[in-house]
Amino acid sequence: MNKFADTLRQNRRFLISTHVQPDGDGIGSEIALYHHLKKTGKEAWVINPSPTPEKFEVIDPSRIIQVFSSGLKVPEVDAVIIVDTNEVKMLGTLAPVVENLKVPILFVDHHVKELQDTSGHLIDEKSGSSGEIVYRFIKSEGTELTFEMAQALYVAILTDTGNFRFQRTSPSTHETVADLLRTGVKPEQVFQSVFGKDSAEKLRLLGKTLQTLKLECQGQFAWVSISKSDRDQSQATIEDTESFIGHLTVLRDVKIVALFREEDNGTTKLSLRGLHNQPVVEIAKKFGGGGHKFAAGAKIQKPIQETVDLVLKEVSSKL
Ligand SMILES: [Mn+2]
Repeated sequence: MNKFADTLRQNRRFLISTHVQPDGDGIGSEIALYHHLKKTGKEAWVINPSPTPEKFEVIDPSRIIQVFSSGLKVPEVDAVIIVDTNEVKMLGTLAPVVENLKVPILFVDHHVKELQDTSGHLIDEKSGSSGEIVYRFIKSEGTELTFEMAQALYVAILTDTGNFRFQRTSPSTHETVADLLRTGVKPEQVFQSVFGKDSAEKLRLLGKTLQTLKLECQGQFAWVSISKSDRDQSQATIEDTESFIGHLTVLRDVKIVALFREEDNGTTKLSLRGLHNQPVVEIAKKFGGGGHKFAAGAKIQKPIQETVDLVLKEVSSKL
């Protein structure tokens, strides 16, 4: 943690960002870090490659986040802090811009390490969320947590631990959350802000998607698919589909679940979840993706049916 803290201390101007299609953990970690930097007398900007989903607007009541576009002037900074990924390429269109700044890039992350040398970064694969890493750092620096920082971190931890049920949820997770609640964070209010925002279009597409359910490998592998035409007809958004895979994890006896989504350009987005200690990240890596041990994904440059066949073959060899 020291080298990371030193870099922050020795510099003055910071750009903070997270991966495309940002989640609660990425956005929450950014906002907490932003306030920490401001409170320690630094200048900071949060610029993301994608807009903040409406359900995460509760994290950023002061509208600190800017969305990158070719017209946006990126400020001159001394260093860039990227949260919730350890690959610059995950920043999409912002990635080349960040690389061209030619300043140190610091990662704060809990995904499987893609970096060769992690010194100087805050990377902890055992952490249930990036938010917990940010919390530990902020506490170690002695910065006082405000309500706004605490609420941002609460959303980060709540969402990334699957409402405190995923494997990396630890005693430390709950101790952290206890501290956050003491600043006045209201769980019911936050839950409604984040999870009580679904549209009828989303629920209809979910219904249609669940109808595609198939079971293979003696019921140990379950998968669903979403075609582009179903997405278009439903008028649901891409982001609406992100939570669909969670609905498969309640199936009896299932060890691996997958969601195949046909993208606008005819390629396929694969999402995987492993249950009962069944890792899936190696399967995702086989298709050029990555992620966490038990939650991973890949963008595959093939039509959906061909992708299903290839993944089914790979999954069968693991089960
Ligand atoms: Mn995360």
